Amino acid sequence: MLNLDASNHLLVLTGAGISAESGIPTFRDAGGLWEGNSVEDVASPAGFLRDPLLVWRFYSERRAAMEGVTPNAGHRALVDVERQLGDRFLLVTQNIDGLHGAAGSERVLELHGTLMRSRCTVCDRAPFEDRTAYRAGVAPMCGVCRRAGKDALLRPDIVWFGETIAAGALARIAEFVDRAGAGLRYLAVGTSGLVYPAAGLVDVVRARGGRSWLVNAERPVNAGSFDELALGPAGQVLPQLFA
Ligand code: BV8
Repeated sequence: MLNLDASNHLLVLTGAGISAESGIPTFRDAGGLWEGNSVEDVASPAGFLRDPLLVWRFYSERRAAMEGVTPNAGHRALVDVERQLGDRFLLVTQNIDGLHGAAGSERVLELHGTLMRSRCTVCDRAPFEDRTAYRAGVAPMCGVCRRAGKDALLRPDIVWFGETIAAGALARIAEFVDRAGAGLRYLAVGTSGLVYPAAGLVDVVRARGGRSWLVNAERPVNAGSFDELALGPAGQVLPQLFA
């Protein structure tokens, strides 16, 4: 059980596992997203430079696959906790599927960007909402650049491997952890604990003496870093954890 009182702040990290029960394949489970796609080829700047069409096909398939996908009980359990804790709650997600926002979460940091947004690789126009699943063979170009007579590829507004996380997001996490002090509680849900800096958050919490929980379908590599481990599907475990 995760009992919280007025002295506690709760920092939550979610990964692909919390969206599994909504029907979205995770990255590393059998049949996952990376199957058949080498990470280097589809989620890195070098891969995009080498073959932008392949990368756009990968992300376009994921945009199309979001049709009719809805949040599940795991997402909704986190909305309820946020409503109780207010500014003593912060949700950091590695997911780009937008399901936390769709469920009603407001205090959400999308550490790795978001699937339904694109940005230009050249001009400084702001990233913009883009739900288009681009047809194979057509890599989208920037309309602003075209009007200026230039050719510029659009890219998904996502953090790829080898790219830095938005500084503002990391600063917001650090500010929350500092404000929490010894009352900090940490919950990680549905993540294999392989990707940094997200996977390192549990170590930041431990260094401050905060207590940590992990809700996951199986024991991930960094399970030993957590004080408590609740194995099982997030959609069933989370509502019980906060009951
Ligand atoms: C960076 C793109 C500076 C969007 C992704 C140390 C410090 C800093 C960086 C590094 C470092 N060491 C290495 C690095 C480089 C790299 C990294 O971490 N590499 C790893 C592979 C070793 N990190 C970076 O490049 C980051 N950039 O720090 O910049 C820098 C740069 C270079 C060198 C040094 C410093 C950028 C990382 C962002 C990469 N972008 N995705 C997209 O396409 O989605 S990461 C990708 O993996 C997704 O975002 C995904 O969210 C993320 C993590 O995967 P998970 O969410 O954990 O999903 P997974 O399938 O792995 O696991 C699901 C889990 O759920 C499983 O355990 C399963 O059992 C469980 N589960 C399944 N069903 C359920 C369930 N649990 C509960 N209920 C269920 N029903």
